[in-house]
Amino acid sequence: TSSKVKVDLDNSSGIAVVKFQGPPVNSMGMDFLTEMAIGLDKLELDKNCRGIILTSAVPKVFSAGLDIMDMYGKTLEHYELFWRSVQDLWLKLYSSSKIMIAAINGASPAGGCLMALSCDYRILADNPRYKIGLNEAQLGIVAPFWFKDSMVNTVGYRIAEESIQFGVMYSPADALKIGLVDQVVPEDKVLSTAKEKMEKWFDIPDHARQISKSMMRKPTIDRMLANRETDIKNFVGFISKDSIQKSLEMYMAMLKMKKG
Ligand code: CO8
Repeated sequence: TSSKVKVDLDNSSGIAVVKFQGPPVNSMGMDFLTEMAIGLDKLELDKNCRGIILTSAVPKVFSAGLDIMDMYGKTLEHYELFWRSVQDLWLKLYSSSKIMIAAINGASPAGGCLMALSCDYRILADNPRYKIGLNEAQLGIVAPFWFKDSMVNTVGYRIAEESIQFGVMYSPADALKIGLVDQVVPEDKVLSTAKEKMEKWFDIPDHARQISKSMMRKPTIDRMLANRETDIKNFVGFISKDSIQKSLEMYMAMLKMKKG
């Protein structure tokens, strides 16, 4: 069994690099979600780790988001388990006490964008093909409220409102302009910039930073926890509808057609 995620903790710097390595597109299927959950739990408990960088080992793609195959033609039990795992990953990322930096070195739609939004700082490679955004509406599906909350918390209400309805995928220049990413740098500088930036965050006493982070994020996390079971029911009901299954089928056919 090949691993979809590689975790490298440098004990001398305190920086852990979490690399997605699930070709072709680092889609977030059950294996990915499980490995991420285990990796993040370990890092959370590790006193030697102060900061985490998320990045991709797959050329041109950060993550294609949730694995569409986990949302298509499966049982209701599968959808429930899958959705709980997606929620779980977001909760771990969004509430991490560590400094989280996204080193986005490729395309980052939907769930890929969500992982980036869950970080404290985002650096995107300067390549117009590397688009980022919550494009769910374009697939005929709806970004759940906690995806929306993560977006609102990053770019503000008005931009999120437009962004989510259209399912906009932003170029690096546009993503920078609306604050969806904090920095755009040449592709070969993404990881080194993330490490330099991390050192700046390390200057702040951890306890003060952690409490400040938690103060900012707690209402969003509490809202998710309070609505978790309803959100699962909604997802399972929605995704198992014939019309939605049909939309996903057409979207996948479109992905395959535009190939090459
Ligand atoms: N899941 C499963 N398979 C995928 C996915 C995915 N998300 N994305 C791509 N693939 C497959 C393609 O179908 C293709 O398969 P094959 O080789 O069999 O034809 C293979 O991966 C390679 O894809 P491409 O040829 O398209 O690769 P490129 O390098 O040209 O492009 C991209 C990479 C830009 C990432 C492109 O693949 C893409 O845009 N993918 C679609 C991404 C997307 O729309 N993801 C949305 C997933 S939904 C989500 O994350 C949140 C859902 C919230 C649910 C709410 C419901 C209530």
